[in-house]
Amino acid sequence: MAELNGRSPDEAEFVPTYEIAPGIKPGAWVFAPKSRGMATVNREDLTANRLLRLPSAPIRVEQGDNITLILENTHYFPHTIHLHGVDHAFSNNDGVPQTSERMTMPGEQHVYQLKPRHAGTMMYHCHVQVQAHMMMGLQGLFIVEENKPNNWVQTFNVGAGKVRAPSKGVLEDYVQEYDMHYQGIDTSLNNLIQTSNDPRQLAKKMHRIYDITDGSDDYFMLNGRSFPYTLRESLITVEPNQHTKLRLLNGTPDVIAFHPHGHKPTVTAYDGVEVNPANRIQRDVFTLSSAQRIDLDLYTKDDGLNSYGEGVWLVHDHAERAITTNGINPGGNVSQIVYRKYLNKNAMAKVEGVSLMPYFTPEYYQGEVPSWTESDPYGYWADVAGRDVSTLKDVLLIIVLGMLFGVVLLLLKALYACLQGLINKMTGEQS
Ligand SMILES: [Cu+2]
Repeated sequence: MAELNGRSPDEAEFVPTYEIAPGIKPGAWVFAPKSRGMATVNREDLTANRLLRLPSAPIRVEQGDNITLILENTHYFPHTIHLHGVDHAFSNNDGVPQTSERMTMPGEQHVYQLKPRHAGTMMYHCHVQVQAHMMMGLQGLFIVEENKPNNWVQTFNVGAGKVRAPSKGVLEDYVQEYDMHYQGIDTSLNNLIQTSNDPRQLAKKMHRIYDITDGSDDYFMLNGRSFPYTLRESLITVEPNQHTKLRLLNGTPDVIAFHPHGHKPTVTAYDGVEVNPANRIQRDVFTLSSAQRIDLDLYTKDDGLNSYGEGVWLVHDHAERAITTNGINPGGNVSQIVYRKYLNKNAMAKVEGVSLMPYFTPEYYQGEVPSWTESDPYGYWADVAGRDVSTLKDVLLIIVLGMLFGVVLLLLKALYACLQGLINKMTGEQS
């Protein structure tokens, strides 16, 4: 287990640092494959070691294998692993402290043993204080591949996304395979770990003071990053007339509405259970509730239904909050389906719209770049878009205007009194 962007008594900065988008470093916890070396690149560069990142790595096993999963708790809180949807025995294996096992305390380990009889796209997550620990990032894909002869599965897919070595079962029907893990971050929970390094204070803040029913997500990620970093790491690259297998997991507390532009994929499994071929639905928005998984067949046949043809097609959650980063769009879990002839030498898409460069700056997500970026070279709309009304200048302006208004009122009052006196005097002289 590892902490990202947390508080350390030894460092002024959060450590190890991990950016989900330019300049954005929320606190998070992950299940990480055991490795050697330091958590940071070196003593000076506090960037997280490449194996320590969001999401918790997708785990792949084969149906019918005897699997031993050892949780080593190197963290400061108790945790467990719940193997959600995976065939496993109850006793000492379900990860629920209230029913099946003791929590794994800091410094302890727990051995999970299973032999899944059923293949499918499942998940794993911590079942201690789930409302907080799952949202901190202790969740990942757990994929049970079909049992096939001479099959070697890729045990960890660090960073998720493209599976480098798909299983034999997948390759029978597909050319390639992608893991797609959607997550959200509520900074009022996640950034608590940046306020203290005392586990007693953090336990109180996270499990007693923080209330998820008052919370809402600020950041939305696909495979551990938000736009524009998704464009570097989570592109789905395709060729015409190919079948690509997508495995989606919704790890957010809300419904997501997966929407690929230019394509209508077919659902082949829900929650690791195959859909009867006659009932396979083809659509352009797939809803996934929390913890739900779907397997999709993305078929790039240019027939106006499966695909509208080659290009750079956006892929995003159509629940609009999820295409923002702290309310700023474009952001969130936006990615792309890119046909290979549209890839440039940096393995990013050749786009025909506005330049993507402004989105790669921290200033964009601090609201300092106008919404229209370089489409407004003369800055016609720049001032309004870029100005924050709460700046000192605006506050002073409001105070000065208020004082001037007061002076005008006083003058009007004096004028009225003067006129009244004059009228009284004139009527007094007449009588
Ligand atoms: Cu936990």
